[in-house]
Amino acid sequence: MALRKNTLAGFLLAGATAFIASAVAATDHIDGSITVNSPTIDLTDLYAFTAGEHQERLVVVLDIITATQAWERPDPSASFEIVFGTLTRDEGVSTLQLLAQPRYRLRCSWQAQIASCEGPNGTVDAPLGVVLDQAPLRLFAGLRSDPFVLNGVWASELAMNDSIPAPFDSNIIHGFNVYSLVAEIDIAALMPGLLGQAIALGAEVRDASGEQILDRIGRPEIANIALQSNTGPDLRDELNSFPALSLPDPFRSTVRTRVRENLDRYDAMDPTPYLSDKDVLAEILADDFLTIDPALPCDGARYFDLETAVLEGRQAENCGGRPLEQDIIDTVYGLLIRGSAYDPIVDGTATPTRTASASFPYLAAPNTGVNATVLALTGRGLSLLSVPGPGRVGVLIGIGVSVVALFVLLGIATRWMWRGAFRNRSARQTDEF
Ligand SMILES: [Ca+2]
Ligand SMILES: [Ca+2]
Ligand SMILES: [Ca+2]
Repeated sequence: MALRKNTLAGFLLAGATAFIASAVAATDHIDGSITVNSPTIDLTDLYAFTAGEHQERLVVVLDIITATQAWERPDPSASFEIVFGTLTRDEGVSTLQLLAQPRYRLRCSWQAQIASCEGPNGTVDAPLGVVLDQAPLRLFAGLRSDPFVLNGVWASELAMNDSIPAPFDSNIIHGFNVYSLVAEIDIAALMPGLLGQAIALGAEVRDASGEQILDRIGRPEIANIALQSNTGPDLRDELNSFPALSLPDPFRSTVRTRVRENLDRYDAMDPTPYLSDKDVLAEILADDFLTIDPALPCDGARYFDLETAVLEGRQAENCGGRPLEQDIIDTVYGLLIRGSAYDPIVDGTATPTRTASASFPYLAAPNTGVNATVLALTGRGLSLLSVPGPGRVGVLIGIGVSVVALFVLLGIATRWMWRGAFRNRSARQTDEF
């Protein structure tokens, strides 16, 4: 299928297809009815990398709100929390044990003009859109261009047909903005318990009471792709109700079983031999957190470096994490379909709306103008279509009313033109007499 990149028609087709599939697959964007109906608590992406080759400086990016509208802020009553844990080293054996122990927390709330973040050294207030540089924590909170890239039509076709579509260039995220929380941390000074450790990272959103978890995030595409099913129940809202870094049984067992079933399903899409033990891979993915080992070289590091070493029974050579510029969808499908994050499946699109910067806060400035507003409104409408409920009904009623209004206007215009033509003809006939 040939689609012109970034056209509204392509965007609408992507949304319509995604609607039919009842799954818009995008990292952690709009992952279930709760985040669709409360978009201001929707975590969309989590990234982790080191600041250049500064192994002592860990950067974590938490993005919030799919297709942010100009008037929105992350929910001011909610607490947006990044959780830092350590992974167990399995001495005597060459690999890590991928069991996370929570150690630190960066707990942020968003107000009209500031984001207030409480870490191990106390609370700092970051004015929105301004870099706050207070060693040992450099912090940015504000609107940015969404760095994520997704060929939504391609992903929906794959999900519906259980086969790999031919690649083509179409980025459904084009023009979207997100709110970003970017934290650059001096590990030794702020979180010394992480020094020399392999680190596990996740994030969660808690309501005003602090008791209820509204969304969580760890590895990319666990909710929307690894757990996606055309026949089984939607597990995403329940997944999003648990704290970051671990899942309690029996739900963890449910997640592992769904992932394991899906690995067979994805494997069947490609005839090449599977490159991992599916039982071990399902076990790893059931614990949904990012991993990074800043003591290892980060030049050339990619998502799933540490996990790949575990799967291959060897020492990790790169630090892992999730770099901003990695085309993560291709990696995720390579991991699920071929059993290797190093053997990507190409969907045909790899270029974000704006290129990330090499310097803090790394994410590009937000998109502005009428085009960005229209894309954001359209994106939000499509997200409401992606799950059943009053939002979908409202959008469908809106579309129906718009279509009826269009036909009424066309009818009025047609009658007006016919009347005009009739009057002209009568006038001509009168003149002839
Ligand atoms: Ca989410
Ligand atoms: Ca989530
Ligand atoms: Ca891609």
